[in-house]
Amino acid sequence: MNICVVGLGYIGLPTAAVFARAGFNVLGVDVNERVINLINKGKVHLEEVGLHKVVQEVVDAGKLRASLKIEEADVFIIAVPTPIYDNLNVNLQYVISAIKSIIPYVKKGNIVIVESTIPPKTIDDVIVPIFEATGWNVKEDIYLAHCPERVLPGRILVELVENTRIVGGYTPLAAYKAAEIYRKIVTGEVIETQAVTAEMSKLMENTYRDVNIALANELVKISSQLGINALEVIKLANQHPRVNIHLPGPGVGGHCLAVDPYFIIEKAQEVSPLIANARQINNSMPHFVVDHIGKIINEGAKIALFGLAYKGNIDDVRESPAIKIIELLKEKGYQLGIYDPHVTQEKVTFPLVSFEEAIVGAECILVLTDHNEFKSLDERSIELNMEQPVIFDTKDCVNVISNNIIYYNYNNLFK
Ligand code: SAJ
Repeated sequence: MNICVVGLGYIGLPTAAVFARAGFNVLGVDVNERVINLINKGKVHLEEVGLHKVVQEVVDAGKLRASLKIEEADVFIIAVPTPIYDNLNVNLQYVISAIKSIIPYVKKGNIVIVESTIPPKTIDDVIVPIFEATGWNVKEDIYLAHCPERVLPGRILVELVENTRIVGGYTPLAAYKAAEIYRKIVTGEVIETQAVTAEMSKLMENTYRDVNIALANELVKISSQLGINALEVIKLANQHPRVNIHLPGPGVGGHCLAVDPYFIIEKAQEVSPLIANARQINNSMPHFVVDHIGKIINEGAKIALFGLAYKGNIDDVRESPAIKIIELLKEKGYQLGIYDPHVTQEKVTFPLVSFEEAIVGAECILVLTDHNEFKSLDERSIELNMEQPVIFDTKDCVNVISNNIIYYNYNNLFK
């Protein structure tokens, strides 16, 4: 069976590789020629645990090919981004053009699956009309479904296989047909439902997490005012069997939690104040961090900024709170030495430096991402090279042993 995956990013490429590994003939399509060339050589353009190995295997075995051009297939999977603009509105342009680009190659009886995260009712109100405008009777001729991806970056290859999968069909038969495809690669449950229910379930998963993190971040603000150890409070409250407060941080990043809640807000603004407030709280965290920096170092001092990726042990900087924090710190006239052992220079516009270059002459190490490399830092070098040995750890990930290093996290920010 032939599968055509449109979009070879963080979701499309692993999905293509996993289907290819299961024996499908997979064509991966992307608009980026560099990406196509790399994949056809068995290489990858993004960091994800185990991905390079699988891609190399399936390309060598002739099961995965990459191309700039769509070809006929039995199954089409759309995995292109759905960004937002103006901090509220969803840009469906990539999904719409991907659908339009496959239409000339779709045949009666094909399965078309949208994996991209989309606002509620997009399948019904946007995708179906595109097909119908070109003469298709979607209910009769093709099997259209929304099957949202739910994998966690850093664990994508594991979760693609093990997670429960939700398949929302435009018709019950479409849900069944699409679910049967996923049952070939998923060991978890594959649940069939309506397209709109699948759309909303996906959005609520990420929104739940965003709102929960906002609660933790608000607790940090309250605690810093009242002189309470916020991290300890979370740890203790979570001892309760039905409480699971998430962890605070410098803000919420990534292409999912920081984006998906807006898909709901956009559709039902008057009745989603909690979701909108949570977004505002999480978006305010970079300002909170920068305000606290002002309390612990001198004006215009150098800061060693550790971690640009939106979370630990990945190279993805999309919506990373670190980017906003850099902007704010620069506006305030601080000097920056930016260090991230996972992010490569071509991903960002400002210069990245080594650990040593970042800390030399700095008055504070500001930790914004919990990369493994930050868990234990070279304390001798910190003591010797920094102007003052201070660490402000917004991710509570650095293990400090030396008594000469002043360490702040969300437990002792107020002191
Ligand atoms: N974060 C916190 N505190 C926490 C957990 C996370 O501040 O307790 C921050 C992270 O530092 C990061 C952001 O939230 O900046 C998002 O990280 P994440 O690990 O929560 O999630 P993502 O964006 O990498 O992946 C999420 C996952 N969704 C859920 O866990 C409900 C993943 O399963 C989805 O597939 C993915 O979104 C997606 O593509 O939608």
